[in-house]
Amino acid sequence: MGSIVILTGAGISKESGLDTFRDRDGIWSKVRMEDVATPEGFRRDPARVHAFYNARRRNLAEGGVTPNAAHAALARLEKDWPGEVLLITQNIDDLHERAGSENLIHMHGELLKIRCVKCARPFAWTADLGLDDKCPDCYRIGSLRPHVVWFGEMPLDMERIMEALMDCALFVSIGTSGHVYPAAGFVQTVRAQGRAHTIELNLEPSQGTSLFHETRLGPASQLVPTFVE
Ligand code: BJW
Repeated sequence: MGSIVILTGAGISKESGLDTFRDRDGIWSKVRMEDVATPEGFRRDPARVHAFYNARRRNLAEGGVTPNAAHAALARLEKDWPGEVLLITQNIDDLHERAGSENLIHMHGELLKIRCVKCARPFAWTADLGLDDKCPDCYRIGSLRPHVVWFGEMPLDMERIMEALMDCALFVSIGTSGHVYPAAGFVQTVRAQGRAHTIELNLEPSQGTSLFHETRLGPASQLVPTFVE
């Protein structure tokens, strides 16, 4: 049985109450990505970056945010499909794991983890993060940063991702605008291997729509369960 690779973006969590980035009311309409999602922005003003991620961490943990029908359907697919289902998410929320997905890569990191810039190992972290916090491993003060991938940084687990894309029989992209690379180029990698079918499920056409064999438009909470059944 061929393997399935699924790429998800902010659109899948929209109906759980989390903002997307590039929609009209999205995160980048409220803050400048250069300020909060680049290493330079963090060096310039770490307190501002901590405040941005602390607010999102608090909202995720305490804002009544729960997985929606799309997250649940993907977890069901992983359990029921006889072959491998690899879920690659660009999202830093934990809604896929809360829905029950296990074979999951967070290519842009995880909001509920932090890491030390010196010793690099990620830790679970649910409280607010500040400039005076100490690394639990090396005890340096002020060396902790969110465990997220900013512009100009290498996304995580790329080797495993590329192998899975080269090998899959079906590639499904859900709720992503196709603006951010390397994720936006995954469909081209899959098309180049020549054997897999490619499907996009999104609210509206994305940057990469013409590259997919098939596109279905609508909200993820409706499209994804229908697709999985
Ligand atoms: C719904 C819905 C509903 C709404 N149902 N759908 C020039 C050319 C090519 C590349 C570059 C370039 N200049 C610079 C680059 C590289 C750069 C990049 O891509 N820049 C572009 C902006 C041009 N990329 C990087 O720097 C990356 N690293 C890198 O490239 O390393 C080098 C490398 C070399 C070789 C191999 C591999 C790597 C790192 C990118 C890091 C991105 N980080 C962020 C923020 C951190 C996490 C966080 O704070 O949350 O990640 S940016 C932000 O965008 C976030 C997201 O994961 C990412 C993608 O956004 P997403 O998920 O697509 O959200 P939206 O809002 O854009 O779209 C939502 C979609 O959902 C829309 O289409 C809606 O219609 C839809 N939707 N409601 C279904 N209910």
